[in-house]
Amino acid sequence: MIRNTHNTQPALPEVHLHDFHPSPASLISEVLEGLAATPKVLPPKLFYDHRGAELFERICELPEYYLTRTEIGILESRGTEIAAAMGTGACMVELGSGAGAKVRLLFDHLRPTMYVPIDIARLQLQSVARELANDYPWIEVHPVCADYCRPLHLEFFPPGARRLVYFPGSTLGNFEPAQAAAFLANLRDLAGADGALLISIDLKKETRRIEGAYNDAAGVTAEFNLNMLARLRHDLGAEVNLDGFRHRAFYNLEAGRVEMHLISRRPQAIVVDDRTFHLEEGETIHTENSYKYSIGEFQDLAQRAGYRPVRVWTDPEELFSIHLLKPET
Ligand code: AVJ
Repeated sequence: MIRNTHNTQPALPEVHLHDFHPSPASLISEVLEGLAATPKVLPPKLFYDHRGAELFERICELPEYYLTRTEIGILESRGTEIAAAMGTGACMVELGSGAGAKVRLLFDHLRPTMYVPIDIARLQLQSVARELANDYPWIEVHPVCADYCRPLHLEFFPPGARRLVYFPGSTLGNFEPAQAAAFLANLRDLAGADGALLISIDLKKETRRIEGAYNDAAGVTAEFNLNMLARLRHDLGAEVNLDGFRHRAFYNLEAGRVEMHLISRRPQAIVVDDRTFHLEEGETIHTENSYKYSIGEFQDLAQRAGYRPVRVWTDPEELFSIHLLKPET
């Protein structure tokens, strides 16, 4: 008899995934709209197919990308304090849960009864949810695959349960400031009058440091940016030449944001859904904005969105910040 001595890992628990991933048709219509605009633009959510989610995990490990490392450092040193200020035993919703490393640093202190990770990268979400359900059997895990910019149907919260919303990574920076305020106001409704929002914001700092984080020496960010075009080809049937584009990222000091672009190396065309879009040499497709705030600027924005800033935690260099906001009553 041959015994399978390798298969000693216990199977991970099955976790039901609530799937609201946008359909290819709706992604195509957003792409058509963006490529018809002047200048051309594509939405950053298109970064996160399976390959894009993997590349983003590699970005988080880069020496130049200070954001993730600094955020995790704050959670490690201030986790107890953060959890005490948030209140324990609630239902926790996380927007853009990604690889799920950050919540692990909060769970033991925060003791949530339910955890609802929301992410657009379905495969990563599914496996992360199963690992978390395995490692934290006392938490009810409800993964939701969705574009969280659209209305969410989260019908599994126990009535009357307190809700904590966690928006890590400084991903709010992808929104224009006016949209950011409107989005924060929606999150206030999701959290409810007795809930809270824990949100991470990358801080303004010297241009060189910011630009380095989006122009890494290993070229991973360039690959991440170009992967959006690969994704158009594989998932949306577009005709596009990857080697016809190069990565460009810079800090726009006046606007207070990093801009990422794909620059056309030569005159060429992209075909999507039988529509042809011409690009001149040097023409750009704007793929991402990443706004940076000062602590005061962000607190003003939060107040305009109907919150009371309760606490803010930063690292010793003040590179990055984590804010606890509660609905203004
Ligand atoms: C996930 C939106 C916070 O803007 O820093 C990383 C994405 N883009 N490198 C960021 C990103 C290029 C990231 N966010």
